[in-house]
Amino acid sequence: MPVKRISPFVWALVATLLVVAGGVSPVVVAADGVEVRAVDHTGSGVVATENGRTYVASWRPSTVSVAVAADGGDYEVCLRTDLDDGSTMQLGCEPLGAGANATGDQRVDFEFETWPANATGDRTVTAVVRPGGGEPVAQASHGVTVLAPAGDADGDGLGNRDELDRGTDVLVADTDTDGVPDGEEVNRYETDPTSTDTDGDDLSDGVEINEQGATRPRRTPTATASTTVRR
Ligand SMILES: [Ca+2]
Ligand SMILES: [Ca+2]
Ligand SMILES: [Ca+2]
Repeated sequence: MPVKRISPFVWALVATLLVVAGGVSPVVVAADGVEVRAVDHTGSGVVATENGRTYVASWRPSTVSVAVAADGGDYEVCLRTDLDDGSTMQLGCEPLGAGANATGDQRVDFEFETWPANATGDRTVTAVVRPGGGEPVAQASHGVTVLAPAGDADGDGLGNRDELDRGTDVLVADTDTDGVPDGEEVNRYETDPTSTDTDGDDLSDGVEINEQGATRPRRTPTATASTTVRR
């Protein structure tokens, strides 16, 4: 029975696919049976998670939770973040679980009362696992956007801290979708940015402001009253 030859081109294609497949998860490095399974942000400081990205309010408490699989041994987990100038800021180190006797999945929590003020913006937070004094054996990163209190992530004219205090969406310019941005509702028209109809007259704030020349959306009498003949 003739043996079908496989062309060099096919071998090259297979090799390429293997390389590509092997590069799918470049952030996790496993050695010595140690693997970082997850790096998660939790706590009241987490204000949103969108498209796999976590948004954290720097002035609120948050916790970076690192899940590590290890088969015994003394390890420590260190956390760091990149900074805008390309340098690295160390955020702390914690021992892994119960040391040499610990096996399986363990979690190490790094708790922050507030996030460092000079480390806001789009950050890559990296957890590194080392044996005592040794070289790293595993690491993983996750992307986080840390919001500064005075910043304006959605560019709606209302600061990030003000948004959270008022219950508006820090990532959406027009929280109540009435056609008037949060900042204009609060600072210009003094309407409720979480209500489409602040004065309850069945005309939305957006209609009153945008189509009727800002006719007092806080206290226009009623929809029918708006047709009252005036003199
Ligand atoms: Ca805003
Ligand atoms: Ca907003
Ligand atoms: Ca609005």
